[in-house]
Amino acid sequence: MARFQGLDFYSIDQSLSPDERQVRDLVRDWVTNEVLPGIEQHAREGTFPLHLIPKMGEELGLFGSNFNDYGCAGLSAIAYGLIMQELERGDSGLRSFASVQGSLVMYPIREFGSEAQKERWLPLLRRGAAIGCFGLTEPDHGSDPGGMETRAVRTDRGWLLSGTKMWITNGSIADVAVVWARTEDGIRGFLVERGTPGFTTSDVKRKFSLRASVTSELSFQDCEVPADSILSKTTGLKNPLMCLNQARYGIAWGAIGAAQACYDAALRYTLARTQFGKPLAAFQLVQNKLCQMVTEITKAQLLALQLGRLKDQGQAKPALVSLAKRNNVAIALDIARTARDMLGANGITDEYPVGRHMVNLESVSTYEGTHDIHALIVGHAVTGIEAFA
Ligand code: TGC
Ligand code: FAD
Repeated sequence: MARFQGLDFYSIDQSLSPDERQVRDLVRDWVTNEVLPGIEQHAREGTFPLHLIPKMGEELGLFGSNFNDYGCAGLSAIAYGLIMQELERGDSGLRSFASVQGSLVMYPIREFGSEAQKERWLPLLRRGAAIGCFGLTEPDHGSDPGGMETRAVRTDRGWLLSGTKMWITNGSIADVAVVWARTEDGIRGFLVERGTPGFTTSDVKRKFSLRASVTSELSFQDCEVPADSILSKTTGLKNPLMCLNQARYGIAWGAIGAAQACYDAALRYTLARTQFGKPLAAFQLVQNKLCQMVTEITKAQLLALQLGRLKDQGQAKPALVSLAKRNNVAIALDIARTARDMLGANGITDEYPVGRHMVNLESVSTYEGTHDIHALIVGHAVTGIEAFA
């Protein structure tokens, strides 16, 4: 396949370092050559492309690539973001996998874990030799994780977990689950290994979105984990929310990849398709749609770039991440819907990637804080008034 060029209307490439461009191009070509040829089939069958995991981990070093220890590459926040962008140009499910593995599993182990936990898990997770998942959401507590009902009670040997986590990416394929539970001291994280008695999983079936991704329920019924499974040295909702900042940052970049894939498909299609004796792209209304897409992708790129610069300086405050996640996913979803329209009837088939991105982005808009929850987080930051409850 020809190399994907990407949209760079504002010469943003000039602001990237040679290393950042190199990483971006490496992942871009890998996605073009090894992901795109098979991804529709996986989406059709509702399976995650498991064979890509060692390649993403061992070969390309994409998991936890922004960490600088335990064998990780120590890339800049921008390079990490560009990786997420390219993965999501392939499929949101692929970026989701990498987000969960790096930001929601490696990050909390690295941030809150003991040295023994770090040494055991981080090298395995980095290589993709172990898979992780992150259980925060519950059937009755999504936007409001502070209401969680999963409990952990001390025993002589460790902790007894009981409760249910829902909508958990990678749940049934994970070797280790980062599980957040209420204890008598407050909310704490635990590492629960696959096969622990009392820990079972079942997959969510009949999804129309993120079909090339595993989404599961985790159930804990009198599940006893050893004392050294405890993750968080401190207690509180703040700890899982710190993990979400990392993953939301990646999504702000990833959504640009999905948007670019849809824009690219719409541009090619409208240049090639003739109606009323000329290419669709020659009509003013069509050009207006293309202009709108280019405008919104360019604004999203600039937002992500500045957020990345701030992140590298340790200044990417949660509300800034929220604004970028909210905006970039919303524009990507809008672009996907518009592209679907521009492809006419062909837009409803999986001959083109647009419909798959469009339905994927419905999930991306909901997970990691819904569009409206992020409005409330930004609203809180600018007014000082909490409007969550
Ligand atoms: P609130 O009282 O505001 O905060 C509790 C404590 O946390 C602090 N805090 C944060 N700290 C770090 N980062 C953030 N983003 C933080 N937001 C708040 C806060 O300062 C406070 O600290 P302290 O020291 O005073 O205790 O908490 P709240 O219960 O009122 O809730 C606030 C709210 C609604 C913003 C929050 O709960 C929220 O973000 N809800 C959305 C839930 C969500 O995003 N879930 C995501 C689940 S994981 C997922 O979807 C993975 S998808 C993976 C994939 O496939 O890519
Ligand atoms: P609700 O919280 O019930 O929200 C429903 C609607 O009400 C939304 O429109 C919301 O914006 C609105 N709403 C809620 N509260 C307010 C308010 N205060 N004011 C105004 N409007 C409000 N979770 C994990 O822990 N780990 C994972 O790996 C994971 N992966 C996921 C994968 C997929 C494919 C999906 C779809 C979800 C995943 N989630 C995961 C769960 C995800 O984080 C939640 O779905 C999300 O936080 C929203 O929660 P909810 O679905 O319960 O919706």
